[in-house]
Amino acid sequence: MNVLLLSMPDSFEHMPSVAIRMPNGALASLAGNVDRHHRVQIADLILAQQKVKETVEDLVRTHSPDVVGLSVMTFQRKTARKLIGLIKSLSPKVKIVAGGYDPSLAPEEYAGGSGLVDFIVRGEGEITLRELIRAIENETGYDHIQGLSYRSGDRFYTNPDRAVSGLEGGEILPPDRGARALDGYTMLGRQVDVIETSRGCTFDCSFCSIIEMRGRNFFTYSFDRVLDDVRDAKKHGARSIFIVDDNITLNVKRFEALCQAIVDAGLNDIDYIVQGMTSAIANHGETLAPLMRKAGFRYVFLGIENILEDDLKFLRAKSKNVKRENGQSAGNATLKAIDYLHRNKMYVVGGLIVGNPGDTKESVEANLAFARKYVDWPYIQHPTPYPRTPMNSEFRDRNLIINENVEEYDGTTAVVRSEHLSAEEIEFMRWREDRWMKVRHMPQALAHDPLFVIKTARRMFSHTFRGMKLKTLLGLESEREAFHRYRRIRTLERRYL
Ligand code: B12
Ligand code: SF4
Repeated sequence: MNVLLLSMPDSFEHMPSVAIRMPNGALASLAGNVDRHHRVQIADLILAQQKVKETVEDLVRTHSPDVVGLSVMTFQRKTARKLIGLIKSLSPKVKIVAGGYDPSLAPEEYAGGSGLVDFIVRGEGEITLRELIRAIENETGYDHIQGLSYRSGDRFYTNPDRAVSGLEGGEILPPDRGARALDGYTMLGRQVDVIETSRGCTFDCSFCSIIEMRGRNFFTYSFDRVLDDVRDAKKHGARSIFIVDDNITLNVKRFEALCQAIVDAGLNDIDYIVQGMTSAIANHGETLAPLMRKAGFRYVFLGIENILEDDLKFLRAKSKNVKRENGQSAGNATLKAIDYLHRNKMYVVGGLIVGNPGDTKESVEANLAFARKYVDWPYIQHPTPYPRTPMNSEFRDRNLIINENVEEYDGTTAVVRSEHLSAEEIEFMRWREDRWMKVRHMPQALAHDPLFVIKTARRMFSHTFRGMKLKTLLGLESEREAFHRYRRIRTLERRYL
């Protein structure tokens, strides 16, 4: 059978597609796990953001898929529905499968109405999709496939959940990057790929979808498999690798050993990007940070979340940000973690969340001032009540959600207000500051990838400052007007087809 797997074209503010276009890790992993006699193609539509319709028409015409799978996050739901309509109009008999965070956590949105799909794969997808394709091919029915919801007649049936895979046993086969139909992946001019070394997390931050998605657990791939995966990414042209693990820093000893294994295998000629907890880096930075540097880590996304205790409590992110001294908790770990990373010549992508229920102008400003002073690339978001997260019910109970359009749930659109500030004010404060923080990182980017930065600098600036005009800079109109113009541009950008 012919299978086409698509990820959505929607991107968000801190990952401008002019400079950053990453593959979706799920698609290659799914492709690698379908029985080998099927013809699988995958297409990350972020690579065709300006011509989504034409690209999908072309893929459907040339590949003639029997099954199309879509990988969807919540803010991409509207695009996914339009794509489903387009695909069905091009090929009415094609079977549509939706998977990923949104279909898993809000399956009702796909089972009826305009988002009609034939199947929903909930949670981890490799084995479920493999069994589903077999069942379609052999016409054996679907009621035996765990983790699957399916349409039969005008009813939708929900099979029991599938337990998450232990990763050591080799049940999940390596990704198939050869199935990619499009090219153009980039991280500031270097071809980028993604790999996984583990799945899961044992924390329960209130904004994170991972716990509802797969429970609180942590499973790891063997180093042999991870290193082979890096080699495969490299063979396909990668010079930069994003390790997409939910929380690689849960097991610091293992992470240190992995850094050493990367060095020993001679795979430290790649720029690695990873996300981690401040506590792990602050408490183990003396040994961990130099090893990370040796292995080639360049950017570390730190889940700082907030610098104020009350906000951290609301976000349930206090324990992952605790510094320990002499076996005792000794305050917030953030500064120490940043110091270790900077001393070892790595850059901090600072993940902060502003606009929480108790936030005032002063508390938002305190976080922005912190970012200005300490982080290299701001990744400042607003609390976003994704389906079935604890944050969702808390904001709902407090009547603070002001926007139910999930296509705007992209992290940098404020869709909730605080007890003291309107959503617009919160977003305006963040928008006004974080553009200038991004500009500050340009010299480092220029030094690392001069040709790319020189070639795209104009487009990067005009993206970062869209909405601004010369008269804004000259003070002839207020920044608020430019902000409203930016919001209108942003609304238009969301129409991908
Ligand atoms: C790595 C990552 C990123 C990376 C890379 C994204 C990429 N191109 O793949 C970056 C940093 C760019 C990123 C950005 C964003 N991300 Co992100 N990201 C993650 C993270 C940490 C891991 C995702 C991953 O690759 N996992 C490995 C793969 C193999 O697993 P998987 O994606 O879950 O796929 C499995 C199943 O879901 C399923 N599946 C998935 N798709 C499909 C499709 C089909 C057909 C089938 C059958 C099955 C299936 O099978 C797969 C294999 O088992 C997650 C989770 C987390 N703990 O925080 C968040 C997460 C996915 N991101 C999220 C969000 C919101 C975003 C942003 C909007 C803002 C933000 N918070 O940073 C942006 C938007 C990205 C964009 N398009 O511009 C949310 C999604 C929430 C939701 N309900 O939609 C998550 C869950 C984090 C959270 N806040 O809870 N992200
Ligand atoms: S530590 Fe990270 S992955 Fe774990 S629950 Fe919190 S945000 Fe999610």
